[in-house]
Amino acid sequence: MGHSASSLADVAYEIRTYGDPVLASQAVAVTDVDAKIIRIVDQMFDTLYDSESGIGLAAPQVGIQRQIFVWDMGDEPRVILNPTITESDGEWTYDEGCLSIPGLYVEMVRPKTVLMKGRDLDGNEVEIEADELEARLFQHELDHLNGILMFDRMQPEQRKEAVAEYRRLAELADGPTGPGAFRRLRAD
Ligand code: QAP
Ligand code: CO
Repeated sequence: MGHSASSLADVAYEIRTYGDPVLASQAVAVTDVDAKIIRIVDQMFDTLYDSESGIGLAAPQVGIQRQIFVWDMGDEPRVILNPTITESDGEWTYDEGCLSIPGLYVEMVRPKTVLMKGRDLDGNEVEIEADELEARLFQHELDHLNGILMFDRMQPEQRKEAVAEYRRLAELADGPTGPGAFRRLRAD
């Protein structure tokens, strides 16, 4: 059997959820924007648009340890490589969610405005100043590239409650012997 047309089409990745060790790993910088990177980015967009209401997705969330994230706040698809936040200011509270912790939203305080630097797919340096929701997205996705999840930004008490709440949600979604059972055993 030869290659079918569908084997060349982009296919959405599976989104890794809390407990998967890749979510706690440090992503590696992209040094060369080759065909493989372009394909990863395309498939990350497919995954983002297939998700229910996702607006941002980082490579580790689809099992790829590279410093890449994509986002779309309704105007256009955007991607950044090797991002860093060089300035931040103020405080802003938002009920934060994550595609890797489905169903859980937790009020988190973070800086309100940020300056993010990185590279685009042409290798050019980009600099984006953002505030409120977009600034929150940048901070959240950059955390993913450093192996940091929302739980890691919580105080021990809040973290305990949030993890317990997520386990309840995962159990409701999967049942005690569903696919979440594996995650529950591995999490923590
Ligand atoms: C990160 O988050 C973010 O629980 C992107 O059931 C966080 O796209 C950006 C989602 C805070 C801005 C502010 C979460 C979808 C999507 C869920 C997302 C869910 C379905 C989260
Ligand atoms: Co997330």
